[in-house]
Amino acid sequence: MLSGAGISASSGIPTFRGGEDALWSRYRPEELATPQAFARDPELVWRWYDWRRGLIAAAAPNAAHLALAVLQDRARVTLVTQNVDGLHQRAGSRDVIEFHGSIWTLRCTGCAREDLDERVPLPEPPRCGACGALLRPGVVWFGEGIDPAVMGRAAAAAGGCDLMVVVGTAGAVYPAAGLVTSARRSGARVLEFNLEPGGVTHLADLFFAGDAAATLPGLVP
Ligand code: BJW
Ligand code: ZN
Repeated sequence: MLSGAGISASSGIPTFRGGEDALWSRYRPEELATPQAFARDPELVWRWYDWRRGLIAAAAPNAAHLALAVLQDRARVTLVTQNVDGLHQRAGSRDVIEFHGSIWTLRCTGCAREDLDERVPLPEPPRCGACGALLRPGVVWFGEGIDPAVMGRAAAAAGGCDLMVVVGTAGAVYPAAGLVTSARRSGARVLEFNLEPGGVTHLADLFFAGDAAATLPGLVP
């Protein structure tokens, strides 16, 4: 299973691409979700993350997250999510592979210490209690590698599955989108749930068009 921002859309969390949020739509993730943007203007990047943390804290998992949690009780499911919002875990999914990290983890840019921090809002920009250096979100930005252990687990699951269910991702960001290719190359069937076709739709055996919160519960009648 590979999920992306679209699965959290009906929980009120804006997606990265194609959204029309008045405040942030003029920024593309390729501009803000980068180490260069953070080095240039940490206040701006932290304002974006603080805004998102506020939305996520106030949001609840939707019927699509809940359906995947139920599916895990009925079948052997490895859930790889590109999302950093933690909504799968709040819906009851276990052993979620957070491919791009978590928005609730903060990492020190000085001593690399990592801590869970669920304060909303954070003191802006937050600083490390141990060494005083700037803290950054514990997520993966463009140009940064995926944690090798996380990559290993996700690649093994994709290469070893019989069925890959792809939900709410534009399939535009690598190496996450490449997991669908690996699954397909290893002989898995691919089901895709999305509002519209995207970068991995050509790999799908079946495409279910619509809001994932409406279509995914059909997998667990
Ligand atoms: C609905 C819906 C509803 C809406 N129901 N559906 C080729 C190979 C490998 C790498 C590259 C490559 N070419 C370029 C690269 C580099 C780059 C990359 O992929 N760039 C592309 C833009 C081309 N990749 C990287 O840099 C990655 N690292 C890497 O490659 O390391 C290797 C390396 C590094 C250095 C040196 C050498 C090698 C890292 C990528 C990190 C991405 N990070 C972000 C931010 C995370 C933190 C945060 O959240 O702030 O991850 S960017 C953003 O995009 C976020 C997402 O997880 C990711 C994917 O987005 P997603 O989930 O697909 O969301 P959207 O918004 O794009 O799409 C929403 C979808 O939902 C749409 O399809 C809608 O239709 C649908 N939808 N409502 C159902 N209700
Ligand atoms: Zn520190």
